[in-house]
Parts: sequence; C-alpha cells; structure tokens
Amino acid sequence: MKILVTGFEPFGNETYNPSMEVLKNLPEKIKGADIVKAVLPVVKDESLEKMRQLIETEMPDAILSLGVAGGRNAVTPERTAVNINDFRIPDNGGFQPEDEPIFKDGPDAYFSTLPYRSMIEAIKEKGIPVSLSESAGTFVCNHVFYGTRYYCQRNHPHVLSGFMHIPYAKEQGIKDRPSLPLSDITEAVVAALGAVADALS
Ligand code: PCA
Repeated sequence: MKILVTGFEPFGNETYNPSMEVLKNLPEKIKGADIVKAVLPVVKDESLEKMRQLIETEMPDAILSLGVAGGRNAVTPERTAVNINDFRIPDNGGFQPEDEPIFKDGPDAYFSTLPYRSMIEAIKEKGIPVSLSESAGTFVCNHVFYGTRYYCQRNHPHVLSGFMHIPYAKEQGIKDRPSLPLSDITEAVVAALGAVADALS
C-alpha cells in the first residue's frame, strides 16, 4: 500500500510554503502505508507533468496533494475541483490564464475520491481546526487537483486522489493573518493520511 503526498514550492511574494515544509516531517510509513513525498512546481503545465511522472514511476494507491491557502484558519480537505484556470497572480513560470478550461474534453468538475469525511474526523480528534472546503480556487492547486483526477480516471481508475489546503505556518511570521504551528499542520496531515490508509486496507 503506497500513498503519494505532494506539496508545492513557494510562489508569489513568499519564500516559504508550509505544504513543502510539512513533507520533511512526515514519517516513512503510516498505518502500514508507505509514504512517498514530492514537491511540485507552481507552474501550470509542469506541475501536472511532474504528477504524471510520479504516478507512472511510483504507482501509488492514493494521492494526497497539499497546498497553502493563505488566510484560512483551518486545515481544509477539498471536495471539488473545477475545470477552470483563472489565475489571480502569475504562476512561477509567468503564466496567468483567464477563464481557460484545464482540459477541453473534461467534465466541469470532479469530486475528491479521498475519504474526506473520515480525514476530517481524524483531524478533529487531534484538536486541530478543520472543515470541508467547497472550492480549491482556480489557481495551480485546483489545476493539480483537477488534472490528477482527470489523469487517474482515464489511466488508473482505482487510484484515489484529492486535495487538502493548509493555512500559513506560524513559523512564516506573517502578521495579521491566521496561521497554525507547523507541528499542528504536520499532525493534521498524518491524521488525514491515517484515514486514507484505513480506506485502502
Ligand atoms: N497554493 C496555491 C498554489 C500552490 C500553493 O501552495 C493554490 O492554492 O492554488
């Protein structure tokens, strides 16, 4: 049993991305599942190209992608990915699409196939703020969430995949915005991965 966990490089004005930092603290195994970690570029096509390569080389049973959602005050598993790129800022490759479908032949939306309800329960049990999110936005996180579902449904329909946004980490030192200590974010990700491992076994 193998779970691929992805985070992102820093982007925009930031030099730190908690979704990348959290990967460093994850154990190699959770509830019998091997945990494979990878960092994706915050660049439209490159992010999905790297994801496709990872799926083909690692052959995971499930994929949990992580990204930061600055301003949120809780860990938020996402329910829905939409078929739109509408970037409010350029990505790290300088791309800034507006109202552009991710895949012209794809459906308007996909739902996460991860067990987000039990992920939420597992995170709640740790006393960490968590809620279900209804929108992963229309930037690179949604792009990866949508593109991964699109690719898996066509090529590896048994692979579960989905997305979880995390808040800023306290360690980033961003003033006047909600944040959680990186240790709490790590605990939440471990709890979520435990719920995914339970769903696979
Ligand atoms: N957050 C961005 C992209 C990379 C990341 O960590 C987003 O929410 O789209």
